[in-house]
Amino acid sequence: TVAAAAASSGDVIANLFEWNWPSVAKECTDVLGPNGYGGVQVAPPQDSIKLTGSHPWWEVYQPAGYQLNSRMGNESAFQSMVTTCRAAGVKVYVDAVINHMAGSGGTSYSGNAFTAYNYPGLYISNDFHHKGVECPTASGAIEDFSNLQQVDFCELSHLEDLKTESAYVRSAIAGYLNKLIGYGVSGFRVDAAMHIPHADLAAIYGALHQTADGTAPYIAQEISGSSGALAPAAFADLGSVLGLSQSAQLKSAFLGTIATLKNFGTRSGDVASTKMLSFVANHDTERNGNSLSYKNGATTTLATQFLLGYGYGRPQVYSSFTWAAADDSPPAAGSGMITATSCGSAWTCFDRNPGVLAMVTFHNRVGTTARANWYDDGANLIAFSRGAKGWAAFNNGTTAKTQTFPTGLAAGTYCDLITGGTGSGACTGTKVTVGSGGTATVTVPAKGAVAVAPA
Ligand code: LAG
Repeated sequence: TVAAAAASSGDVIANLFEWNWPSVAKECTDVLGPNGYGGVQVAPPQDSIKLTGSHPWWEVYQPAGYQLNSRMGNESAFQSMVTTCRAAGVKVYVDAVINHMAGSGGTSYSGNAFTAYNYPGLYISNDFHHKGVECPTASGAIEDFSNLQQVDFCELSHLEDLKTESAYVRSAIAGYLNKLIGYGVSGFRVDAAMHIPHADLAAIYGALHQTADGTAPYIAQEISGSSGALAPAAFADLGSVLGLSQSAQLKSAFLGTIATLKNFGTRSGDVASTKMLSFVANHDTERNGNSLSYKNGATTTLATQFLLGYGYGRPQVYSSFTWAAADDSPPAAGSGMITATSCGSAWTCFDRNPGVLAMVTFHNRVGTTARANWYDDGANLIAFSRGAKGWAAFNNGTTAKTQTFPTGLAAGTYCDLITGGTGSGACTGTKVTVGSGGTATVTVPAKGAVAVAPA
């Protein structure tokens, strides 16, 4: 049996995309647990295709079986990572690739050979959808992403599409996920969930065990459509959904004017906060241009701080490797095995950024307290309180701004968390002095934030 996770202070998830298992474990112990993160999302741990020559990051999205040998490490390294993270108070969420298998035959990281639609001991041709049978397109690929039949039964990027209406396929997938739950995994990011019929997702989730936390697994579904049966809202009855359109909104606001974020989380199509896994970027959006990325530097840090402060969705902090070309591998040995994370030029380590850590603390202190006291200057200076529990201001402009804001806080002196929080009896950084009327005159640095939330 898996031990209960150590008490954790919050719900923020670090998305350590393609960090290897020993590096994830070390980050849980050294950074995530001590700084109040509640979870870590890891890259797909199942066996995958191993190409010859280069090893693009997307090999992991071509499953070759459900053995836990991957570019990030073997089964015992995975298990030990989960145990270590849980001991640090950090729950583990796995990226589950269950819509499809690989796009061609080949060999895997486990050393298994497989051919098209044939994975020895796991799946045979009849376990997949095929063109001319369930899929109506001539190519066998999805050609119209607004056509439900194609989205459900044709191939996403020519990846062999599992017949999830079959009882056998459902039980094979559930068996894989239940094995992970048995190792202490707390939930899943469901890759390409939009491409699995709603009823099939419901059946698979219904077969999952309780987690070691004593709850149903947390489910965050990747739904890239926007309307009707393919909208995120159409899957929210089954679990949470990824904030893809919200990350696009953050990009346009932070590259334009952030005063537009007054409606963040309240637009039509925005699901309830409790159903939203929100983020500034993920491994797809940072490459396809739909979101900000580490290449936006301080703007991306500020957007991450905003997301942690605002209170829409369960915030995720994306932290991965740097790249020049979109297909680039993370730092790896010639064998494709990913090497240890070393923060600096090859790995972004946003999860460790001190300004981000300060806002994880803010997020945990204000909890679910409602926003109030919205301020904006119509351009790039905004502020809000979280009831009377905290107040934060964000300046996305290129010069410092001094302004008198309503804070919602009781009169007194508060220490800005971002410039250092509380020292012994005094602030080590910026002081925010709230007068009897609840207002404070504060200078917010260029491309920076000020945030206070007394413990
Ligand atoms: C996802 N969500 O729905 C992942 O977030 C996304 O990263 C995955 O695509 C996709 N779905 C399938 O899981 C990634 C790359 C693709 C890559 C695919 C499989 O963005 O470029 O496709 O993983 O490795 C690659 C080639 C394609 C080829 C395919 C099959 O780029 O040209 O058709 O492999 O051979």
